[in-house]
Amino acid sequence: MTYRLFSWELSYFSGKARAYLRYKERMGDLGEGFEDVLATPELVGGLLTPATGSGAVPQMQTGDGSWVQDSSDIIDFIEARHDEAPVIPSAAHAPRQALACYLVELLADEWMVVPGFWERWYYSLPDIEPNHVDYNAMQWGSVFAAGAPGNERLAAGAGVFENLFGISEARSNPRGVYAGLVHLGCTEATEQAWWASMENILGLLDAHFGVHDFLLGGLPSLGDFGLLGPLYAHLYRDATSGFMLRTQHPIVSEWVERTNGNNVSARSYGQKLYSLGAGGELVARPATSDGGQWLPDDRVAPSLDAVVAVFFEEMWPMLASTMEKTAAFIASDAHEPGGGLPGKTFTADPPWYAHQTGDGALTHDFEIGGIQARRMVTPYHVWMLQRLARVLAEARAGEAGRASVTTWLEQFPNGGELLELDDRLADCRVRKEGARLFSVR
Ligand SMILES: N[C@@H](CCC(=O)N[C@@H](CS)C(=O)NCC(=O)O)C(=O)O
Repeated sequence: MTYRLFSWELSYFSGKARAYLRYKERMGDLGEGFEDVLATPELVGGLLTPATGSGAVPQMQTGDGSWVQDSSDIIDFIEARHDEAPVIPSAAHAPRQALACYLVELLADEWMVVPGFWERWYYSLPDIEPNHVDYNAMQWGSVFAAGAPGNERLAAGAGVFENLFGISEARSNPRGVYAGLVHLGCTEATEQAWWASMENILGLLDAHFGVHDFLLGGLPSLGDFGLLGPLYAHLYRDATSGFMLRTQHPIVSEWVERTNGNNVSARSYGQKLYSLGAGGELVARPATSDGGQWLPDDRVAPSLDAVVAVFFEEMWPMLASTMEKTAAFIASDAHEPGGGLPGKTFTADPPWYAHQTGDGALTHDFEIGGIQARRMVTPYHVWMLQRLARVLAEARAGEAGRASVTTWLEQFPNGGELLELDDRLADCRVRKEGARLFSVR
């Protein structure tokens, strides 16, 4: 059975799913493997959207023709069926490591997305130097005019930027991706604070990957694949940030190549490393740190704790408010019990546009770098938190796990609040069908 991943090279969440599938394939834990298919507009319109109600990528088709939409669902689906090289430690046996994976995934997917999204489009604006608009147009053209000659692909990308995103007047009349940045609370007032948040995380990752090849030690995990969302297609590939990443953060840059799994010189988990024995014979040794294994005894390195601390300091207050705002919206006259909710990450979802913009019922205050701002409420965050709550319950099922997790979480500012996750989720539960979110009656 061969899986088919429908993806774009330029896409945040495609990078996460693709690197994960490559890892499973390389470890011999993906059955007959997977085929990476460019999600052209023809396939998105004719195949993906009719199947799942969403044109978002990545999406995966399984051997029996069924569909899995969402990078997290793709990973959960494959992990449940291929378990020889797991990427998530068992919550029962390594509860701190398991939780660390999910927390970093959520930080990477839904918080770092803001500065990741911003750098691509800011350095594409007219009059900003350095500028990568042509590079960006080329990568978009390779999706919109796939198979056409290079000059036509470049023109197609530039056309999309002007026609759909109004790039020449993006600051005064934001449309498309530029409107999305405003919906996410990334404006001229906050954009430098968002970038400072990313720079801080990059510094923490430099320190961590300076010692360990992956988040949990010598093998990748869910958290590593999550981090590839912001760090591969955006910060590593985009020209302006890519130069910065490679020149100022060579350690993180090498981790990107290693985790993406297409560059064997980056101490890849797939590369063989030999020493010469006394008799000149080849003696194998692990090619990655920590003996090529996750750290023993459920150990989370202090340098990884420092990244988890960013989750609690910066993102958690916004998530706590998201649960309250979503609960209030579900209880309001604007919503039918069991009815649909917005499901998008990058922009307001069109049917709920008025609610998710301005001072609508699905907007809220948040803080970044000491600046107060407003952004849309993203009910998809509730779905991610429900997934986390299941892991938390499993991690805390036994007495030892409960004690270990409580001590670990309580060391973070606000960390103890995660222990109340079930109560906080009680009035805002959602269910996901394909890409569509609904409240639970
Ligand atoms: N939560 C989803 C997010 C997917 C997503 O937003 N994908 C972007 C590209 S990275 C996209 O296709 N956006 C276009 C759309 O939403 O129609 C996931 O993890 O896969």
